[in-house]
Amino acid sequence: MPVNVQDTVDKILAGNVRTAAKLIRDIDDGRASSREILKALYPHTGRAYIIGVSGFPGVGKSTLVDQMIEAYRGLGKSLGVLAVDPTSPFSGGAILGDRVRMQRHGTDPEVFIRSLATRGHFGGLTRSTRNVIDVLDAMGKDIILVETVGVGQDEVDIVTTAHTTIIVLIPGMGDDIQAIKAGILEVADIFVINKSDREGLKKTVGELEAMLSMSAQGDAEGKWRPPIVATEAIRNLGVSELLSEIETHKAFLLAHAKRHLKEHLRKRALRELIDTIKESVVAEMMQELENSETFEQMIDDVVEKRTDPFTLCDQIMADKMKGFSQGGS
Ligand SMILES: Nc1nc2c(ncn2[C@@H]2O[C@H](COP(=O)(O)OP(=O)(O)OP(=O)(O)O)[C@@H](O)[C@H]2O)c(=O)[nH]1
Ligand SMILES: [Mg+2]
Repeated sequence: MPVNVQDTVDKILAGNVRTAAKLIRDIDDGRASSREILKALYPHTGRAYIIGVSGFPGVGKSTLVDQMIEAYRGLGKSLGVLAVDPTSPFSGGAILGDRVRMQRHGTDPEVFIRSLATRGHFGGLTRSTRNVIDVLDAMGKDIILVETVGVGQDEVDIVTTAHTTIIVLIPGMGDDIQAIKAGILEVADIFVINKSDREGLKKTVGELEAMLSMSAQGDAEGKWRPPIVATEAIRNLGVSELLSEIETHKAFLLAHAKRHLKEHLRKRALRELIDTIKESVVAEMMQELENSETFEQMIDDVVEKRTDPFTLCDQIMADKMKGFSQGGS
C-alpha cells in the first residue's frame, strides 16, 4: 500500500476528524483517490450500528436526530451523523438547517456531523452515502445516524444500508400515508409520528396501524412488525421510547441473525457491488468516449437528427462488447 494511503487509513482508524472530513469531500467529489483508501478501510467496517431516519421535508427529522444524539451521548456512545439531501444538488437550505439544529453537538469530539448533497460524479449519491457511512464506521463510531429527506426510491436505496430504518410522519398525513405505502411500508422498521402535539395523532396512528395489519396478513411468523412511536422532538418527548424500540429491533435482528442479518448484509453487499460496477462502467466508458475523435461528431449527429441517442447507445455498446469478446477492453 502506498505510504500516503496507509497514512490516511491509519488516521481514519484513529478517528482523526480532519482526515475524515477531507476523505468525505473526496468521496463526494467522486475522486478516484478515495477508492484506494476505501478499499483499505473496508475490512475495518461493520462494527457500527446504523440507523436511518427518513421522511418528508420538515417533519422534524433533524430535531429528532439532535435529541437522539443527546440521548445516545448520555449512554456514552460515540456518533457519526450524516445528513443526505437527494433533492438538492447544492448544499443549501435543508442541510444548513440540519447543521444548525444539531449545533449544540458541534464541539463534542465524540460526535462527528457531516452532510452530503451533491450527486457525485455519475449520480452516485447512494454509493457515496454508503462510502461515507463506511468511513464513519471505520473511525470507530458506535452509532451512525443517517438523515435523508424524502420517501422516494433514492431514500429507500439509502436506508437499505441501515440496520434500523425509521420513517418519520406527522399527524394529519392521511393522504400522504396512502401515497408512500408502496415503497416505505416494507423498509420501515419503526414509524415515528412526530409533532404529536398537533391535532390528528390518534387518526394517523389508526390509519397507519390499519395499513400495517393489512400488509402483515399472510406473513410468515417471526417477521418484525414495525412499532409506532409518538414523539414531540422539540420538547424531547418520546425519544427514550424510540431508543428502546431501536434496542428491541436490534435484539430482534441479532436473535434472527442467521436469517435477517445475513439477508440484510447480502442485500447490502449486492447493491453496493452493482452501484460500484455501474459507476465504474459509466466513468470508464465516458472517459473513453470523450477521448475518442468521433465523440463530437456523435453529439452533432444526434443534434442534427442523423441518428438518435438510442441507436448511438446500441452502437457504442456493440463496439464495447466486441472489445470484450476479443479479450480487449
Ligand atoms: N410543533 C412541533 N414542531 C416541531 C417538532 N419537531 C420539530 N418541529 C419543528 O419543525 C420544523 C422542522 O424541523 P426539522 O427538524 O428541521 O425538520 P426536518 O424533517 O429535518 O426538515 P428537512 O431536513 O428540511 O426535511 C422546525 O421548525 C422544528 O422546530 C415537534 O415535535 N412539534
Ligand atoms: Mg433536516
